[in-house]
Amino acid sequence: MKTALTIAGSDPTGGAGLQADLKVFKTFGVHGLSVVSVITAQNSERVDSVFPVEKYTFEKQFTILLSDMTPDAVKTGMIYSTWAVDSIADMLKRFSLRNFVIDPVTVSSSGTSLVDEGTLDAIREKLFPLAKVITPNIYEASVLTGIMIEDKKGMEEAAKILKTMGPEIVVITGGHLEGITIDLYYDGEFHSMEDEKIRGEYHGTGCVFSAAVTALLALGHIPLDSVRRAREFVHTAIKKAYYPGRGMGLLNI
Ligand code: PXL
Repeated sequence: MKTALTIAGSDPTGGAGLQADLKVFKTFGVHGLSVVSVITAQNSERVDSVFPVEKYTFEKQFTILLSDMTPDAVKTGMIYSTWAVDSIADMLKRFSLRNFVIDPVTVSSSGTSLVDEGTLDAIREKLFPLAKVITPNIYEASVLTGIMIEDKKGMEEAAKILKTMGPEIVVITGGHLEGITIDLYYDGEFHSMEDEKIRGEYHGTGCVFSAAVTALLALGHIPLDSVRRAREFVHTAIKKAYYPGRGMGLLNI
């Protein structure tokens, strides 16, 4: 059985964060490992509060787990604190972890900031050089590069800049062009992946996508295949979304 590790925040709704990641791993037949970075209090309408775990608690989860198991792939989701970025960079190097996927989470779908000041800069400087794949959405790619992305050309420009920051592969998700959703894959060459746009507001799409990429890498798929399959997986899950609360839809994974 292959294993994948998620380093992420807890989302009580189960729609995003580490709960969603673990469900995705299970769906792909990969055993899920998890290190909790943050506990959030939220429902399908809003994120109420964010409680980062203490440094000692955070790091102890890694050292004990990784002294015993070596995951076949690793992903980060919500990290929140700048010091946690340093800890993750240390652990990745210390335990020679590979197939590292970064979902550079910035805000929730409901608009709450999910990072402390400076954390995104730290992720860019210390984690991007260690990454196999980064999966920013358009908004995150804009913040990370300082480019206002308005069309496919803007996505391409941002992808090139993001690649110079160190990751092997950049995937910018969620471009919009007249009813079409574009995800742009860049590894030195562009692969544009397009689909009809599905209406509605959904919680956790970024988490589910990056978790699927991570699971597929753990299974030994090449990155381009992993991304294509992960997109299909998310697309199907959105089409079958359900509404257990009063707010956003949750993906059916
Ligand atoms: O979708 C980004 C995200 C990641 N991780 C946690 C979250 C959210 C969005 O709300 O709550 C824990």
